[in-house]
Amino acid sequence: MERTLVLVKPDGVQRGLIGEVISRLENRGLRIVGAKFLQVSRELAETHYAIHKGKPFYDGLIAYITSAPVMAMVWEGPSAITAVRQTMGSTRPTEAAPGSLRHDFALEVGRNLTHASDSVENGVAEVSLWFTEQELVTWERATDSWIFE
Ligand code: IDP
Ligand code: MG
Repeated sequence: MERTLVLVKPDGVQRGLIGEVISRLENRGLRIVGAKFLQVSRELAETHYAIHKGKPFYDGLIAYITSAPVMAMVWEGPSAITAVRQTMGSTRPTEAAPGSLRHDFALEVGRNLTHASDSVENGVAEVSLWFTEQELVTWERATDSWIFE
């Protein structure tokens, strides 16, 4: 079982797409582990996006993610990292597969709606950056055995 950090970024929140993102992850069969709605501080934004520091889009990225509240969530499931990134679609919405969130709801890379962890290790690190252990719920869903093999 893998865990991934999912963010509905400020554009997704402003456009009323929190429910759409949650629905798609629920429909996929992933299991929610934690969720909170928050205004991202500059410090959290800089830590989360540290890998992009120095890139031409970095300042715009920090401004974007701190511009309005985000919905932060943790989702789990078998191959959750790959499955969630597939549901989100490629970073550039015009390269995202039809049917993916970024294809269906976005046009520009700097307004691409969501974040999802890109590896198991980054998933672990990002979940612990955004959530305390107490904020995460370990639970069994009645449908688990019909979704998890
Ligand atoms: P990801 O979100 O699909 O993992 P990353 O390459 O990790 O994509 O980039 C992080 C975020 O930075 C992207 O989701 C996007 O919002 C933004 N970003 C990436 N490349 C560009 C760019 O060329 N211009 C503007 N924003 C970008
Ligand atoms: Mg990334």
